[in-house]
Amino acid sequence: MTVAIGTACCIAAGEEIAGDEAVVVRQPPWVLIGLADGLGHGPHAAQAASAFCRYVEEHASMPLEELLLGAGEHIASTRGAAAALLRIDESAGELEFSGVGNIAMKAISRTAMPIFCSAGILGRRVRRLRSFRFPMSPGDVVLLHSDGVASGFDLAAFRDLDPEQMARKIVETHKKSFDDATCVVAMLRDRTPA
Ligand SMILES: [Mn+2]
Repeated sequence: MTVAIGTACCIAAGEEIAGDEAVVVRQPPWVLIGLADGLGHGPHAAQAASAFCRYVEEHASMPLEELLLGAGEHIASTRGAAAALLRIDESAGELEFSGVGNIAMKAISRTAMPIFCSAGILGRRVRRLRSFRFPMSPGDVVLLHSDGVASGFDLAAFRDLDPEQMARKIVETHKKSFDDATCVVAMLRDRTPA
Protein backbone atom coordinates (compact mmCIF):
# COMPACT_ATOMS: atom_id res chain seq x y z
CA MET A 1 0.00 0.00 0.00
CA THR A 2 1.01 3.60 -0.43
CA VAL A 3 -0.20 6.62 1.46
CA ALA A 4 -1.21 9.73 -0.50
CA ILE A 5 -1.34 12.90 1.54
CA GLY A 6 -3.02 16.27 1.15
CA THR A 7 -2.83 19.29 3.44
CA ALA A 8 -4.77 22.56 3.58
CA CYS A 9 -4.65 25.47 5.98
CA CYS A 10 -6.65 28.66 6.26
CA ILE A 11 -5.18 31.40 8.45
CA ALA A 12 -7.36 33.02 11.14
CA ALA A 13 -9.00 36.28 10.09
CA GLY A 14 -6.73 39.27 10.79
CA GLU A 15 -3.54 37.23 11.07
CA GLU A 16 -0.71 36.94 8.57
CA ILE A 17 0.82 33.71 9.77
CA ALA A 18 -0.82 30.39 10.63
CA GLY A 19 -0.60 29.20 14.24
CA ASP A 20 -1.24 25.65 13.01
CA GLU A 21 1.41 23.63 11.24
CA ALA A 22 1.48 20.16 9.75
CA VAL A 23 4.50 17.98 9.11
CA VAL A 24 4.94 14.84 7.02
CA VAL A 25 8.00 12.59 7.25
CA ARG A 26 8.34 9.65 4.85
CA GLN A 27 10.73 7.01 6.08
CA PRO A 28 9.73 3.76 4.33
CA PRO A 29 7.94 1.60 5.20
CA TRP A 30 6.12 4.22 7.21
CA VAL A 31 4.82 7.75 6.93
CA LEU A 32 4.60 9.99 9.97
CA ILE A 33 2.06 12.82 10.00
CA GLY A 34 1.99 15.48 12.69
CA LEU A 35 -0.34 18.39 13.30
CA ALA A 36 0.21 21.11 15.90
CA ASP A 37 -2.12 23.94 16.85
CA GLY A 38 -0.17 26.56 18.80
CA LEU A 39 -2.18 28.04 21.63
CA GLY A 40 -4.29 30.94 20.34
CA HIS A 41 -3.23 32.25 16.93
CA GLY A 42 -0.69 34.58 15.33
CA PRO A 43 3.13 34.63 15.55
CA HIS A 44 3.47 33.12 19.06
CA ALA A 45 1.17 30.25 18.16
CA ALA A 46 3.17 29.76 14.96
CA GLN A 47 6.40 29.61 16.94
CA ALA A 48 5.09 26.80 19.14
CA ALA A 49 3.67 24.81 16.22
CA SER A 50 6.83 25.24 14.19
CA ALA A 51 9.09 24.13 17.06
CA PHE A 52 6.95 21.01 17.40
CA CYS A 53 7.21 20.20 13.69
CA ARG A 54 11.01 20.71 13.54
CA TYR A 55 11.43 18.37 16.53
CA VAL A 56 9.23 15.75 14.89
CA GLU A 57 11.24 15.95 11.65
CA GLU A 58 14.46 15.34 13.53
CA HIS A 59 13.22 12.54 15.79
CA ALA A 60 10.71 10.88 13.49
CA SER A 61 11.74 7.31 14.21
CA MET A 62 11.09 7.49 17.97
CA PRO A 63 8.01 5.70 19.37
CA LEU A 64 5.03 8.07 19.22
CA GLU A 65 4.56 8.65 22.94
CA GLU A 66 8.28 9.33 23.47
CA LEU A 67 8.26 11.61 20.47
CA LEU A 68 5.35 13.61 21.90
CA LEU A 69 6.98 13.85 25.31
CA GLY A 70 10.30 14.93 23.78
CA ALA A 71 8.54 17.51 21.63
CA GLY A 72 6.76 18.77 24.74
CA GLU A 73 10.08 19.42 26.46
CA HIS A 74 11.46 20.97 23.29
CA ILE A 75 8.60 23.49 23.06
CA ALA A 76 8.40 24.20 26.80
CA SER A 77 9.72 27.74 26.27
CA THR A 78 6.87 28.51 23.83
CA ARG A 79 3.19 29.00 24.47
CA GLY A 80 2.52 25.32 23.98
CA ALA A 81 0.29 23.53 21.53
CA ALA A 82 -2.32 20.91 20.93
CA ALA A 83 -0.63 18.25 18.84
CA ALA A 84 -1.17 14.80 17.41
CA LEU A 85 0.85 12.22 15.51
CA LEU A 86 -0.21 9.51 13.10
CA ARG A 87 2.18 6.87 11.86
CA ILE A 88 1.00 4.70 8.99
CA ASP A 89 2.99 1.60 8.15
CA GLU A 90 2.52 0.96 4.44
CA SER A 91 3.78 -2.62 4.45
CA ALA A 92 2.10 -3.81 7.65
CA GLY A 93 -1.12 -1.88 6.91
CA GLU A 94 -1.24 -0.42 10.38
CA LEU A 95 -1.92 2.97 11.89
CA GLU A 96 -0.77 4.34 15.22
CA PHE A 97 -2.14 7.52 16.80
CA SER A 98 -1.25 9.58 19.83
CA GLY A 99 -2.23 13.14 20.69
CA VAL A 100 -2.65 15.88 23.27
CA GLY A 101 -5.40 18.49 23.41
CA ASN A 102 -7.83 19.54 20.75
CA ILE A 103 -6.78 17.77 17.59
CA ALA A 104 -9.44 15.61 15.97
CA MET A 105 -9.06 12.47 13.90
CA LYS A 106 -11.67 11.15 11.48
CA ALA A 107 -11.58 8.03 9.38
CA ILE A 108 -13.35 6.10 6.68
CA SER A 109 -12.45 2.48 7.31
CA ARG A 110 -14.06 -0.85 7.99
CA THR A 111 -12.28 -0.71 11.35
CA ALA A 112 -13.78 1.49 14.05
CA MET A 113 -11.06 3.78 15.38
CA PRO A 114 -12.06 4.99 18.83
CA ILE A 115 -9.23 7.33 19.78
CA PHE A 116 -8.87 10.21 22.18
CA CYS A 117 -6.25 12.85 22.81
CA SER A 118 -4.82 13.18 26.32
CA ALA A 119 -5.95 16.23 28.27
CA GLY A 120 -3.51 19.10 28.54
CA ILE A 121 -1.25 21.31 26.47
CA LEU A 122 1.96 20.01 24.97
CA GLY A 123 4.83 22.09 26.33
CA ARG A 124 2.95 22.84 29.56
CA ARG A 125 1.25 20.00 31.28
CA VAL A 126 0.13 16.71 29.83
CA ARG A 127 -1.82 13.92 31.43
CA ARG A 128 -0.68 10.38 30.76
CA LEU A 129 -0.17 9.82 27.05
CA ARG A 130 -1.78 6.98 25.21
CA SER A 131 -1.35 5.57 21.75
CA PHE A 132 -3.79 3.56 19.69
CA ARG A 133 -3.17 1.06 16.90
CA PHE A 134 -5.54 -0.08 14.18
CA PRO A 135 -5.26 -2.17 11.02
CA MET A 136 -5.77 -0.33 7.74
CA SER A 137 -6.67 -1.45 4.23
CA PRO A 138 -6.54 0.10 0.75
CA GLY A 139 -9.26 2.71 0.32
CA ASP A 140 -9.11 3.81 3.95
CA VAL A 141 -8.98 7.54 4.63
CA VAL A 142 -7.71 9.07 7.86
CA LEU A 143 -7.45 12.74 8.62
CA LEU A 144 -6.37 15.07 11.37
CA HIS A 145 -7.82 18.54 11.79
CA SER A 146 -7.31 21.42 14.18
CA ASP A 147 -10.17 22.91 16.21
CA GLY A 148 -10.47 25.75 13.69
CA VAL A 149 -12.40 23.22 11.60
CA ALA A 150 -15.90 22.53 12.95
CA SER A 151 -15.86 18.82 13.65
CA GLY A 152 -19.45 17.82 12.90
CA PHE A 153 -18.97 17.15 9.18
CA ASP A 154 -19.56 13.85 7.44
CA LEU A 155 -16.29 12.70 5.92
CA ALA A 156 -18.11 10.33 3.55
CA ALA A 157 -19.45 13.38 1.67
CA PHE A 158 -15.87 14.12 0.52
CA ARG A 159 -14.71 10.61 -0.27
CA ASP A 160 -14.56 10.93 -4.07
CA LEU A 161 -11.97 13.71 -3.88
CA ASP A 162 -8.23 13.19 -3.96
CA PRO A 163 -6.38 13.97 -0.70
CA GLU A 164 -5.34 17.50 -1.68
CA GLN A 165 -8.84 18.45 -2.85
CA MET A 166 -10.40 16.77 0.16
CA ALA A 167 -8.26 18.71 2.64
CA ARG A 168 -8.96 21.99 0.81
CA LYS A 169 -12.71 21.40 0.53
CA ILE A 170 -13.08 20.43 4.20
CA VAL A 171 -11.21 23.54 5.34
CA GLU A 172 -13.18 25.78 2.95
CA THR A 173 -16.56 24.50 3.98
CA HIS A 174 -16.06 23.93 7.73
CA LYS A 175 -13.58 26.53 8.93
CA LYS A 176 -14.28 28.94 11.77
CA SER A 177 -13.07 32.39 10.71
CA PHE A 178 -11.65 33.32 14.12
CA ASP A 179 -9.12 30.50 14.30
CA ASP A 180 -6.56 28.84 12.06
CA ALA A 181 -8.10 25.86 10.30
CA THR A 182 -5.91 22.99 9.14
CA CYS A 183 -6.66 19.56 7.75
CA VAL A 184 -4.25 16.77 6.76
CA VAL A 185 -5.68 13.86 4.80
CA ALA A 186 -4.02 10.47 4.35
CA MET A 187 -5.46 8.00 1.85
CA LEU A 188 -4.32 4.41 1.52
CA ARG A 189 -4.00 3.05 -1.98
CA ASP A 190 -2.98 -0.23 -3.56
CA ARG A 191 0.58 -0.17 -4.75
CA THR A 192 -0.51 -0.72 -8.36
CA PRO A 193 0.88 1.87 -10.79
CA ALA A 194 -1.63 4.50 -11.85
MN1 LIG B 1 -7.02 26.33 17.19
